[in-house]
Amino acid sequence: MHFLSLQSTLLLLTTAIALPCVSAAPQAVDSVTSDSASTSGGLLVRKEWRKLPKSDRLAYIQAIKCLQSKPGKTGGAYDGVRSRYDDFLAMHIIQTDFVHFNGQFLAWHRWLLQLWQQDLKNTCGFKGAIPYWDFTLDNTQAGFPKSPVFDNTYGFGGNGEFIADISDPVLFPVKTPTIMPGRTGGGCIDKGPFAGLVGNMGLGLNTSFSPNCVRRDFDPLFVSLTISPANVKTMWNAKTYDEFSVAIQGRSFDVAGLTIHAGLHLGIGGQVGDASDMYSSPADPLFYMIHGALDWAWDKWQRADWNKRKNAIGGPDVNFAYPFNFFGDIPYKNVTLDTPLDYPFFGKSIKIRDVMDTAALGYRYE
Ligand SMILES: *[C@@H]1O[C@H](CO)[C@@H](O)[C@H](O)[C@H]1NC(C)=O
Ligand SMILES: *[C@@H]1O[C@H](CO)[C@@H](O)[C@H](O)[C@H]1NC(C)=O
Ligand SMILES: [Cu+2]
Repeated sequence: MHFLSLQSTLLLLTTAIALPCVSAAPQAVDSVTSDSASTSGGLLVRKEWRKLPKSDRLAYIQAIKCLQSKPGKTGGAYDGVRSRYDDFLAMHIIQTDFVHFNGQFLAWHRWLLQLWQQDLKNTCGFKGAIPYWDFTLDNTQAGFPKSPVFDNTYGFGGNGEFIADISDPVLFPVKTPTIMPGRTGGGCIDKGPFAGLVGNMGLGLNTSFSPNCVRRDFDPLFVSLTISPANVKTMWNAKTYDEFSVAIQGRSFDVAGLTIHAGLHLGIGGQVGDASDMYSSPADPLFYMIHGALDWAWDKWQRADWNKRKNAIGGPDVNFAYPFNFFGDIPYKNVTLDTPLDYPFFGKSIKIRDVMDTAALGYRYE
């Protein structure tokens, strides 16, 4: 990964500027659905995975597989796109350096999930709301791999086979920079609905066609250390948005400083799995469970003191600036409600203020 490569950032800027954007105003998800169980007061209700009826879990997984079977709509802009699913992967790869370890992080991903939910409906007829994941139910070393989220029938499948030696640079071209304390996998997804899944781009900042099996490398010890009861408590007890954002995104890049967001990504992706890659993690459909989990947490935190938190935002406008200055201080400004969020090929830019209220976007969490 090129976390700090100025060269890749410059290259990315040039690319982003050159991309024509399809224009479409941000809009609330159409809340009219025939599935009455998933709406309430006109809002789509996002439910926790294990509270969803099994038929709804299967319907969500089938809708994702449907997206993987439909043609992309980004008009050949990215060499690696082979499906509508890949359009989302390419957009995340291209936008990564602008939307992580900064103030845009939660807001950008909130709207990404909206686009995802809309597309599951428009392209694949998915009825209802996307689910979320209450990670506080699965944050122990013994419990994590047994989460219903990883069920082979009513879930996304689990860990890859354990591969002790991950030194082969061809098989494992990219490794997450954090030294993982207890990796247990490394193999390709070989069970469940996504067995044999191929990622068409990545790993890393690259949208060229490079088909590779999607790997999982669970690290349940890491999950227990980073999504610890203490870190969960710090998150819920955060007084300001900045405190909350640090509680989610972390205080450094080592195990001691990493928290919820990394806990989920690296807990699944370990040292060599796709979920650990900052750029191409959406190659693994669990990406959308991870970010559903974080969006649920943000909304829950906001609603615990709504008047104060409905407009609470902060953090640097560039990645890895204070308080995420893990690699040294760099110039930044704090984001505001007017800071733009970009989704090339998925509609025009929106502003952070457009996504502060889930109800205004047409959904709520149960
Ligand atoms: C991007 O991926 C392609 C295909 O794997 C590879 O040939 C190319 O060298 C990569 N580009 C960079 C900048 O790493
Ligand atoms: C950004 O906001 C934080 C928290 O309020 C503050 O400590 C910091 O000085 C601000 N930075 C800038 C560049 O304004
Ligand atoms: Cu992301």
